[in-house]
Amino acid sequence: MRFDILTLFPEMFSSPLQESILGKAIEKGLIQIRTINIRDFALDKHQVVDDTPYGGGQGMVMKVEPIARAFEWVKSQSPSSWRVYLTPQGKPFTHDVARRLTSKQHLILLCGRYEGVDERVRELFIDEEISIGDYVLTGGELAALVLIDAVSRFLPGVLGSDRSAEEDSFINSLLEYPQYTRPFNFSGKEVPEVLLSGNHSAISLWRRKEALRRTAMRRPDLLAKASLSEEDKKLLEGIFQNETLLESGLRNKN
Ligand code: 4HQ
Repeated sequence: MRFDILTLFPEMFSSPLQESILGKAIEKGLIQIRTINIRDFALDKHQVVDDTPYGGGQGMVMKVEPIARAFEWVKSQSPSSWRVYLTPQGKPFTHDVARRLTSKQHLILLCGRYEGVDERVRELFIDEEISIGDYVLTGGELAALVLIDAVSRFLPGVLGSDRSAEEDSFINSLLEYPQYTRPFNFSGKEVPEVLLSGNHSAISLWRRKEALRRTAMRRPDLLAKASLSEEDKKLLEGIFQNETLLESGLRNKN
């Protein structure tokens, strides 16, 4: 899968894409990522890429012509591509959106700065607007990195042969159960005995129950959407007998 990133700050992508799993995915040729500096497509002497908004108001708006030229240049090299603009006004980015985007051979990600792009950029060049969350970033670059990371996890080979992104949480709409590794006792806090028992069905049951508990306490919205078995429902009844939502320390801790 190929990602082209249109940005004013290509340097922001160098280190995050060299490390760890994404770095290896690029080395292996599973993903190809290229940054394109929008400023290179500004033809005037000072390579101006922004201007004051029509109608007044604070800040600057990214001009349409350099972005248009950048899109046309990418298109001349590879005609079929899906063009995404990262913006808080876009549709929320989720597990399902990430998986859907893996069906695209070639994604172009447009990263805005300042107050965003001239509206005609969206009308003429953008197929889909995506938001990574309800907060405001200083630019779309970090959002593009989040998208690339989450989409790449779905591609065959990226996580290694023994794991698939589908197995991870969210696919069954539950949060993950607690994990432990050595030492057994840290600062007086011990690992739950069942995890040392070697009893695999008891361990599975404990993990399912903890995943249900965690989801009920922290994300009841996810629990409402989850498909629960009869056994899950019994486990949940047990959880709610022992602690009501109000008694849960989590509410007070967070
Ligand atoms: N920005 N999800 C403003 C975001 C953002 C988000 C990107 C800041 C676009 C103009 N992008 N620029 N949240 O906050 O995607």
